[in-house]
Amino acid sequence: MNARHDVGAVAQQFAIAGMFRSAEPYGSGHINDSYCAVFDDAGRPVRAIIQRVNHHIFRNPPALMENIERVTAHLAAKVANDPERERRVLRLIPTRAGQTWLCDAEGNFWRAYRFIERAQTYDAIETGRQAYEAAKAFGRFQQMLADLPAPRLHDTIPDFHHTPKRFAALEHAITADAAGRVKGAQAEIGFALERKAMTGVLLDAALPERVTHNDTKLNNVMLDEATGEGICVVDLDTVMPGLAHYDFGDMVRTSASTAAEDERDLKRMEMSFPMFEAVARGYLAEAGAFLTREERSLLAFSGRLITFEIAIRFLTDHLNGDTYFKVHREGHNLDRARAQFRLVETMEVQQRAMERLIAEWG
Ligand code: ADP
Ligand code: GN1
Ligand code: MG
Repeated sequence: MNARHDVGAVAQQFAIAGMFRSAEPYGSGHINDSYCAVFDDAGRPVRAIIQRVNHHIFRNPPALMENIERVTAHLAAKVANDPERERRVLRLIPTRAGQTWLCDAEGNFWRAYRFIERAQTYDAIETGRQAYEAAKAFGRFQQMLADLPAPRLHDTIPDFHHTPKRFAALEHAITADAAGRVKGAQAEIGFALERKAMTGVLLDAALPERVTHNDTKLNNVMLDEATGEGICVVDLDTVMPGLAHYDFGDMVRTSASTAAEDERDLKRMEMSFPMFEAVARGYLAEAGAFLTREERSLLAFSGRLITFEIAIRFLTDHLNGDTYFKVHREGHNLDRARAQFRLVETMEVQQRAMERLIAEWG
């Protein structure tokens, strides 16, 4: 049982068969609280994912849940004839009162998903096949949502990938120096400030708005344990209108890098060109069908931009005193920022080659 939340009491309010047995923290997300709950249904274990939505960050959880209901229903209809349909799309478990979420006495928002069995997520990439499959699954996700009927989805976090605004937030954090950490982060601040010019490139390009995932890090896609196929995209809180590049960029950041997001040994962190190729191949196998020429031409750049964007968000949070991302050690956000800046540097020298590769494919 969790010290802060009675997850068992919450879990039992969802329509899950059997007797509640346990709930343990699950996964390595930085924002929400995720748990794996186990029920005993006449001797058969039944698992479910129970999540508390961070309502300080997602300010309108009912609107967020409405997005997720619409998106999962749309995806479910697309895979309705697939024998593996139960594992290809996240499925919300309703509460016993028939709602898709519940609000507890303390004002926390909770939801439950059916557990996708026989699949796994990874925090760092191990093989090119994984990079290909992960990117392909996210590409298919965008493709299947291309015809989501109106109305426009809610912006669950406004300006989530507005890099110039993220940069302005960094500048503000430097000026405020709320946690007295500016002095100890001079090298990182300098690295960031030198790169301000690139922050507006995607927004200035007048690219088409699409339905995008917006948080396509590797551990948000489940790979089938037996076949290695990207079977299900998870973590749908940020699914909203966006640019295809937000997704592609974050795939490159997490699936084409040689070390974990918070790697401290910077010599181990770089963008691997073969992994980039695998990501681009996997993504374009699905998204190639709908991307415009203009969109294609900025894909390689988006890897560098989105990596830079997340890096400055980590740095900003470090300077603010770790108020946004969960941290597990002192200086954790600074470590994350450093690793991501290192990745940006290695992308800079490979930029032309990345662009050439994508251009060669048409
Ligand atoms: P967070 O906001 O905590 O990152 P996620 O939705 O990404 O939340 O879930 C955390 C982890 O839990 C994922 O990386 C994945 O390993 C696992 N997970 C999420 N949803 C499911 C599911 N429906 N079935 C099985 N595992 C899941
Ligand atoms: C957060 O929730 P999680 O851990 O999947 C963050 C992403 C960052 C990511 C960096 C809502 O994702 O934007 O890219 O950390 N999510 C939110 O690991 O801010
Ligand atoms: Mg996640």
